[in-house]
Amino acid sequence: MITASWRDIRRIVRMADVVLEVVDARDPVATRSRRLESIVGGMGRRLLIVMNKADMVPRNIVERWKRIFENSGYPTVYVSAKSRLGTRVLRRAIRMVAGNRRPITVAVVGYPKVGKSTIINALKGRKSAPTSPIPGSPGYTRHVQFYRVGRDIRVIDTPGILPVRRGSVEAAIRGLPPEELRNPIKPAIVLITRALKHDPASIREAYGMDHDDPYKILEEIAVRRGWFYKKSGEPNVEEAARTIIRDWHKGKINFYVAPET
Ligand SMILES: Nc1nc2c(ncn2[C@@H]2O[C@H](COP(=O)(O)OP(=O)(O)O)[C@@H](O)[C@H]2O)c(=O)[nH]1
Ligand SMILES: [Mg+2]
Repeated sequence: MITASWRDIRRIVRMADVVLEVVDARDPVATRSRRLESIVGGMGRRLLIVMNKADMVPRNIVERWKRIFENSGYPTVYVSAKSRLGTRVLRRAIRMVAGNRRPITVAVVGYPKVGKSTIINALKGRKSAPTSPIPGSPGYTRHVQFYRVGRDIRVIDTPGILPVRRGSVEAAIRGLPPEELRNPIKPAIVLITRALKHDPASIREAYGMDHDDPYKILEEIAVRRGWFYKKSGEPNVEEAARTIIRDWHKGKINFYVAPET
């Protein structure tokens, strides 16, 4: 996976009229980027928040998030790109936020694993064909192509992958590939703690165990799967930690964060 730099992100935003900020409906606040939002505003582009994976969250909860974002000035839609639900609403919202400008160029930006590629594919459907590549743009955007995804909408085929601060606890939750994490235990424990806080059943259902100590959970996963460190014979909690993080991205651990009021 190639992560973009902020410079690459600016380049992608500059090519667009409308920027889709893709967030994970299970935790939209942790997966939004204020920095992206201010770049888009600063460059005079339009922002549309797209809460993806809405299939994993009750309807009333995504509706509440939508209202919260819209009350703070951000047009917002929710979709389930994987099941291609919400693409009509998404196209309509894109036209709405674009105002009178036609054709509309759309960029898709967000943290890793929020579903940017799935959204681009859902928009493309079966009919779309690539249009002109943009010649001569350097680096990350060198092979950028536009895809027509409607009469008057074209999407930039290269998603903007927001850079995650390496080593930060948020990194794993925001989707840095687990194998790239130097210390997966800390973020896994944060993730388990969040799961236990928001829906203790999510851990029980995924792993069939009932501890309330995150470290114990890692140990037991390792023991059950027969993962031990060769030298010490202790349970390999690092492997268990990577598994937990991967399972969150894939949706095997199923909890969501509800708005506070
Ligand atoms: N449940 C669910 N999973 C999704 C949805 N969209 C994407 N995913 C899953 O999320 C993971 C990351 O998707 P991907 O499009 O590769 O994310 P990207 O890294 O942002 O391009 C994959 O396992 C997808 O199958 C969705 O609407 N619902
Ligand atoms: Mg992708």
